[in-house]
Amino acid sequence: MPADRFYITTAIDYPNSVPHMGHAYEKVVADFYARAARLRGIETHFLIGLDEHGQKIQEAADKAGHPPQEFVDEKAEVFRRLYGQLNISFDDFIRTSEPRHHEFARELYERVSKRGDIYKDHYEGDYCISCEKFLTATELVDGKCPIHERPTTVVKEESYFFRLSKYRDQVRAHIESHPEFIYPEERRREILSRLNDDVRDLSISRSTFDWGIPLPDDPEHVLYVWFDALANYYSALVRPKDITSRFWPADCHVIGKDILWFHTMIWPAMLLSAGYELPRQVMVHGFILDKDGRKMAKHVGNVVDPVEVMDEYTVDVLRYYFIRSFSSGKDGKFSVSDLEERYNSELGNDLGNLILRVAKLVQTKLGGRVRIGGEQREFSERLNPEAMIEAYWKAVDAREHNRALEELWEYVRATNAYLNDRAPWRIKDEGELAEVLGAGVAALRIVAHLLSPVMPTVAAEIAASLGVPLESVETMSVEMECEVSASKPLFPRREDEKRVSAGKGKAKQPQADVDPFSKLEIKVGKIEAVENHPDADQLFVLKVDLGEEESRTICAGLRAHLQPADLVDRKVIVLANLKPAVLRGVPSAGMVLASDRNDGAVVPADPGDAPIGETITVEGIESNPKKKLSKSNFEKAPLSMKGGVVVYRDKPLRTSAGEIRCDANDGASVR
Ligand code: ME8
Repeated sequence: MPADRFYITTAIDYPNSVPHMGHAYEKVVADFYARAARLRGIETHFLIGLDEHGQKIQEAADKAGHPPQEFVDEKAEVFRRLYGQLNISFDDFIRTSEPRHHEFARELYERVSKRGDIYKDHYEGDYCISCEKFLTATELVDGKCPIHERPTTVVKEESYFFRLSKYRDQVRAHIESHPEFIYPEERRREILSRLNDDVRDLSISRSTFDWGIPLPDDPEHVLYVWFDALANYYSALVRPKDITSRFWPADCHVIGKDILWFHTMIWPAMLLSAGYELPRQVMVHGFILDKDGRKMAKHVGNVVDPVEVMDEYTVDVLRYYFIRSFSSGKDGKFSVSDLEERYNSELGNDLGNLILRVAKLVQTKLGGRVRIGGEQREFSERLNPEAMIEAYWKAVDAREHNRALEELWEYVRATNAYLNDRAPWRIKDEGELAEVLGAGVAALRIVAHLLSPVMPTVAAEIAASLGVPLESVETMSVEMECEVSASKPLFPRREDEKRVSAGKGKAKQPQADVDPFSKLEIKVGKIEAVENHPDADQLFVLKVDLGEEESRTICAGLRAHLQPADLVDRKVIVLANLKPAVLRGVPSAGMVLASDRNDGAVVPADPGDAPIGETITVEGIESNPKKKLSKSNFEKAPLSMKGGVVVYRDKPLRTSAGEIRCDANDGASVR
């Protein structure tokens, strides 16, 4: 069971350059846990900030021609702006150049010194300025830092040392007896194995530059940037107001895997020496990689700008992608086409359409009002969320946020399946209709609640449009009447394939000569026979004549909406070059295109009197169909409804007999 308070931190970023996707990812992950804790009523303190001292910053400031303080002040604004745009709900933002931090870092140094854990010596070693650390001979690859792929500098100077070696056994014993201390297990094993080797004392002062915190007992030296930076987690609780007794020890330090040693050996040793309790957990995330599997980093030139992605898809969509798509603790490739696919299928189709469907039906069939809570038999029998809610929180407690979202999505899909099964658009009895739509609204209330740590704005929009409270599900059983208001699509179909691209910093324009529609082959067909799919109760198995030698077998998800008699002998349009697939054991070669009607029904598009086998065209686009079209290529040429006509980018789809029509809703997608 979670405690009644939660203190969570992230790494504090180096503001030597602009923030990147890795920074954004880490803050969103931590924000998810902070918001999730608040949602459970746990008093939460969430700290982020900047690591502003050290040689790397001094060099960047020199290069920019600004004094370091001015340089970091300017950069701090850029980082703060990004974290504002990302909707990071931090309670405090610490900057290590602030006087409050200097004061505490000096106090910490003095405590450690009083303990007899600091001594003066000489040091000589290979230093990576980008990592701000000495590298051992075994860490170097071809004489270079393996992370930054740049040569190290030989540093030889007098320095103060921290007796890190003294704490090796104590830290190892702590890690062994607290399996939850390092997440994931793989990282825990990595550290335990490293702790079998000797641990060298740590040089914690520098005298060759002065951008840092002067040592209280020898101001010619400044504190080593890592000793200074790690102190932030505690110093932010000491000043301006001492809240250490409420929030220390930290519950969760969220960091990337490259700074594991600092957080699981050096920081615990510093705390043990100073006589402070150890944090409860270090949660280690993986790296965001580019499409070729390289770490996204400025010096590689492969960064995708998070701001561009937010501009294109909204902040909540980026947050969703981070939390859903990257397995907790693991590296993951950032791919705009993967994001686009999740946008269309998970957000647009699974969630967006569900909300729209329920809201429209409540409006058209029940005058916009529906009761939830109290006695909801179908809801508790067929959409009971208890097991899902339990699994969601279990995944959160296990730091497996992507799994929490998977649980939630299974429930979204189950709600869709329930509605397809109950087909409220066919129900005439008002009591029964209220029961079914009430179940849908009650389910979506839970969905919005559990979605709010990931997509706070979208969750609030769902709650507002369904007239349900977002915060507490304890009141789930309390009966209430919901006023459902007009709902606009939360994830509208994206009209073109304007893309954010890696490394270029500019959205790629669609090439005029390869319009995505040209790759489609849409043909007029006639349905010859209709059977129920033997193993999927949403699907019909159709035999469709496309004017080819043999009729095609095509599975179509129309069973909840139409009777076989509505379809036999009917002319339809078929995406004929869709890559064949096997759907629950039945091969399917093509897709019958259909769209959504106002009342929730799905209706096939109608080619009128066009001859069987004719190819559908759009004026000005030359047809150049692919042999086997992927679903995602089809989604790049979104078709939609306009004034009863199927259009692509506002232009009608047509045959020799005229425009393709469909009895569907304006703006609805055709798929
Ligand atoms: O390390 N993918 O700062 P930093 C995921 N100031 N995470 C990434 C990443 C990527 N491609 N690149 C970086 C520092 N990160 C120190 C921390 S804490 C007391 C001091 C993560 O700006 C990285 O792992 O280099 C780290 O957790 C955070 O971004 C800040 O990195």
